[in-house]
Amino acid sequence: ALSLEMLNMCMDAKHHKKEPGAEGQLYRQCAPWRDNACCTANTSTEAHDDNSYLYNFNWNHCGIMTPKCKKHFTQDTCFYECSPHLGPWIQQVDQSWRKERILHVPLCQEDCHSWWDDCKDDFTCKQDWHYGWDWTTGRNRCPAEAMCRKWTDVFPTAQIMCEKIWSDSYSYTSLSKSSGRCMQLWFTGKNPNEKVAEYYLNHAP
Ligand code: FOL
Repeated sequence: ALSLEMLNMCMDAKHHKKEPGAEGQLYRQCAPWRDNACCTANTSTEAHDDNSYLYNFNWNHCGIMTPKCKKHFTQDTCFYECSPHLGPWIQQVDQSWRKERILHVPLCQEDCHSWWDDCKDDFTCKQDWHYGWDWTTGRNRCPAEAMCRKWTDVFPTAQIMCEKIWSDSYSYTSLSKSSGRCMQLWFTGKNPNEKVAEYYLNHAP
């Protein structure tokens, strides 16, 4: 019973539902999760907005983020907020805004590389986007000591970006989507990540 719950659950975090379930309609890039989701329809809409109420997070902290880059952050937000199959990677944390987080979710190589490739022309001032911002205006700004730099200077490789940007939420893998051994940010149809979670639950490190 314990392990079956692990395969279908929501983390105790800022906007997650208590239990996963169908939502009928989820907005655009979050739509693949509509049959079973940890996000509400409202959260799915907000996932697409700049400076949404979710975290008041400013993607445009070093100039306007390009749309091709932004779509990956939207997808990451959908994955983070909506996924009901992250149980094997949920950890307790002592943070003001959430009681649980994800740690070391094995990300499919295609998703990590396409994200980094599409953001190569962008700029940022920080490698870890969870900590150390200046929030005095209510939205994150680069702290005084952090200069805006080329994306590839801050994140020299796709691996560094995928692992560091959300403080090890993801682990880089060289696994492809077809392996069934890595989690997919982008999918259509039935959620392929349930089987992946089941695999890792039964092959715990
Ligand atoms: N996507 C994924 N994959 N994993 C995540 O953990 C994740 N988290 C967010 C969005 N997408 C994610 C949430 N993002 C702050 C900054 C970013 C953020 C949530 C909150 C923030 O308030 N940072 C403060 C420190 C807050 C604290 O930990 O006490 C700061 O110092 O900047």
